[in-house]
Parts: sequence; structure tokens; C-alpha cells
Amino acid sequence: MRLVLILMFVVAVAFAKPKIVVEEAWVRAVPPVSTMSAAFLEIENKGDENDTLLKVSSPIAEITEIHTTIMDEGMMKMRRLENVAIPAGKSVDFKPGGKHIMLINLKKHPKPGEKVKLILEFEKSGKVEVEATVRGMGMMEEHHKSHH
Ligand SMILES: [Cu+2]
Repeated sequence: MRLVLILMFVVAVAFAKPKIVVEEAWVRAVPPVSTMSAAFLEIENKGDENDTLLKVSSPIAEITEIHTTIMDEGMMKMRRLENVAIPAGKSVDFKPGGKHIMLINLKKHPKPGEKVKLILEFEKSGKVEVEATVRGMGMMEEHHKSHH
């Protein structure tokens, strides 16, 4: 009987964990003169425990920072975030005009159609690697036009 209880406890602990799923990852294509770009994605936690995104890195950038966009006296400004909470059962969007992954001091310029590797590091889930698709500016403009 005791063994059964112990086993049940072990199983319960094993199941109580975050389950991170990264979707819709893309990187903005930039002209060769630009030293920076940004990556956008959607992080979903399908598990039953909270997790936290601690850092992101990419082979194409020397420095990678997590940013959010804020309005300060009518001006759009970017602010660096130390980490981002990914609560259990919730998804967090990184999209233009909001949170994004800043790729600073580009070693390689992302061209439309290419794949860029992003390595996300979570407090509990550890490292999660994703392949982000590079999208061109033209595609961005078309996307904006469709809203007007
Ligand atoms: Cu930024």
C-alpha cells in the first residue's frame, strides 16, 4: 500500500511541469546597412506549472535582448526586460509593437525565406531551439495594408 502511495506521488510530481511550445517564429529581414533586427514568436505553456523565459540567443546576432514596447509621452520606446513569465495554460505573444527579441550587432543579415535559429532558455524547461522564418519588409507592408 505504501509503495502505491509513493508511486502515485512520484507520478504526480512528474506530471506537474511546464510544457513549452513555440509557434509562429519569424525574423524581420533588414537591409545590409542595418545592424539590428528583431524576432517575433508565440510561446505557449501547455503544462500545469508556470515557467519563465530567461534569455534568448541566436547565431546571427552578437547580442540578443528581450524588449517590450511602451508609449512614453506619445513616443514609442523600447525597454529591456530581464525575463518574461510564461504562466501555466497561457500563451505570450511577441509581436511588432509589443514584446520582441532584439537581435543586436548582426553577424549575418537575415534574407527573406531563410531560416534563423533561435535558442530560448527557460527557468524550468531549459533550452528550446526554434527555426524562425525570415520575412521581408514587403510582406510586412502588405500585412498592414490588409487592415485598412
Ligand atoms: Cu527592441
